[in-house]
Amino acid sequence: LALLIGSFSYGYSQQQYQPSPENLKNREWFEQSRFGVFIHWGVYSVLGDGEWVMNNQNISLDEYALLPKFFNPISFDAKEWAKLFKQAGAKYITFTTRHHDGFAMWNSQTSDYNIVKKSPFKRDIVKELVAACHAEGIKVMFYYSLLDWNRNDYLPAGKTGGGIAGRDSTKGDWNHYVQFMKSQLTELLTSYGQVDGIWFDGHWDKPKEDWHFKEIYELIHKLQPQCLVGNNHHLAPFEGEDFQMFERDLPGENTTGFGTSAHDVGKLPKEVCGTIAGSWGFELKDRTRKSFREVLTYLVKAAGHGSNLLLNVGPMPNGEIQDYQQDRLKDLGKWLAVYGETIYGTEAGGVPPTDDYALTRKGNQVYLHILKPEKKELYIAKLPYQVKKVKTFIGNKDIKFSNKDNSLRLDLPASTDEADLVLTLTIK
Ligand code: JFZ
Repeated sequence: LALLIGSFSYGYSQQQYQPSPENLKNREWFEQSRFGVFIHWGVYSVLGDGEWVMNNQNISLDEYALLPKFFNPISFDAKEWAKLFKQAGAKYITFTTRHHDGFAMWNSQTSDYNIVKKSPFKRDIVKELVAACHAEGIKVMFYYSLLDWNRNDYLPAGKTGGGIAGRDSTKGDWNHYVQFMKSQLTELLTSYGQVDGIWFDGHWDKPKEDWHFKEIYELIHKLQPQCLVGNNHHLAPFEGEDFQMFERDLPGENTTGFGTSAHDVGKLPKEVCGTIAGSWGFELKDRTRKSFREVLTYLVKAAGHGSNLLLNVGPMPNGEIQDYQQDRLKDLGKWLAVYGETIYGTEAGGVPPTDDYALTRKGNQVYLHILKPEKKELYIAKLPYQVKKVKTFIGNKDIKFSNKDNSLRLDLPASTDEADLVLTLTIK
């Protein structure tokens, strides 16, 4: 069936992408993981004004070239980060190996514009992070920006200081740039052991055809067949992609207004991504600090949609992750240590989440997450199954319910101290 749907949505191309057995297996792993940590960290972090600072502050190429000299994260300890992510209950991380500024956070042989050549730190951050995460059993994906504000072969070429529109559209060498990306991706996929995903971003800067996605995706799958390809284009998945992303959104909700993902929720494994702070990269004046309840609700709703949550931290230029961001991760970890069974390895629970509840499912067990603990009763219409029994997940206490015409009505126990009340439904 999936193949049939695939051929309709992708059109009848001659060589249809056939995911390898390793790839299909890794998709299964991905779907069961449900929670990963996103990391936006680069030389832009030094300025404390987000990862778009070069564009937003109209910084010229020459000016921006000074930034790597200040990037000396003396407190960076990959092992500590990996321990934190493990403690958070994350199953994978996605790290910005290179954001739109084009600066490589690894020892790139393809371009000198990298951490080892240009910063006083001189250490291969990607290498350290991958090794530390793998030692903790955490898989690693690489965020890779397609768009590049720095290179002269990019077309329109190099950033001249007048915003993106100010780039010189008469210069550039597009084929050379595509070749460059392929070389960098080859490095990333051959120098750091197993890479479980490439997370592309920046697609909007060029027409879809210009990116040579087919070629690039084939290269990735050839080098590491299990590597999952995703692309933050906010459209229905392109041929060759292995999972679908919903940036700052939930599948089907399209609250950002980007792209058409509201209407194009496909069959591939899903991932939503969002921040703990207000921005992705470190922003000194960022006063948005999402509460534990907010991030937990995001995780639970994502799972209720059958999707992973990739929750972002924006480490500081010294290599530390701010305390409040660490706290959110640790609190999620504490919660997952108790309720993990209701999240990991589950599928969507049959009815999409609302602001009041989210449902996840494992076989004939359905987990009902009450998102408003002050509620006294709950009504859910049109469940695609019969409910036989309702119990509290903690304490296993019976809950009174009625189940007529596949509509469930139940009395909720008085609110508890738990951040989230979970009931277990046994279904038929
Ligand atoms: C992108 C980046 O620009 C941003 O810095 C961050 O890395 C985030 C995770 O991804 O943001 C986007 C991506 C796509 C669109 C808009 C913002 N889009 O499709 O309009």
